[in-house]
Amino acid sequence: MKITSAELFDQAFVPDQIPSPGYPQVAVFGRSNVGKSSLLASLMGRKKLVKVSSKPGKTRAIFYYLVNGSVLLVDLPGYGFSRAPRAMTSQWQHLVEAFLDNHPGPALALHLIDIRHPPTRDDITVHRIIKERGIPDIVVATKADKLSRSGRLRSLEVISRTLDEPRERIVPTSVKDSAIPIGALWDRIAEEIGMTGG
Ligand SMILES: Nc1nc2c(ncn2[C@@H]2O[C@H](COP(=O)(O)OP(=O)(O)OP(=O)(O)O)[C@@H](O)[C@H]2O)c(=O)[nH]1
Ligand SMILES: [Mg+2]
Repeated sequence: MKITSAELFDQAFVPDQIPSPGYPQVAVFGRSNVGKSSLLASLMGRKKLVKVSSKPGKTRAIFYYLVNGSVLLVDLPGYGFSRAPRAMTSQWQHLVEAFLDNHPGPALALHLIDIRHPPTRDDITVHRIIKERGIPDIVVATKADKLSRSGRLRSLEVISRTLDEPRERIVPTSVKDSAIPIGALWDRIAEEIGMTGG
């Protein structure tokens, strides 16, 4: 995918601010600190455009980025930051449920899982929410540069088994290692939402 333009399109801090944009939305789910904002910056090739808070888990807003004037990448607030065992805070739930209830809903969900750790209970809950809503999804294993090649394969197996997703459908990514090209993820996104233009 050649990126010709990328801009901050909108943001929502409370449910009332959630827009109903006339573009297909690709929503990015994942635990706080899993690498959502970094991945979006990398996908867009725009490091400075993406809001990255210095305090992880403090940003409770939804950010919308319009890419090539045709598709919205949606940076959702991270879950699971609190130390509480069930870390799905009601605030997260409130905003994200309003986002999911809004019409039209996301055309695609990218669900980010840290490749170094088995999916958490919150990851499993969110995976189930995405499936129950019937949203097409791509499971993305982030920070693949942190593991060796064999470690990566082992982790992908664990993620596959825990989330009941075919191993070959899980996309490993890294924003630090160019040997793991981000283009493969763009290809999958384009395929899922029927995007053309290469
Ligand atoms: N090594 C490595 N570090 C990464 C990668 N992606 C993100 N990080 C680091 O992980 C940390 C969190 O990244 P963010 O992109 O802010 O994570 P986030 O999911 O947006 O976090 P919240 O906004 O708090 O929910 C940062 O220190 C990043 O530099 C990666 O692919 N490899
Ligand atoms: Mg972020």
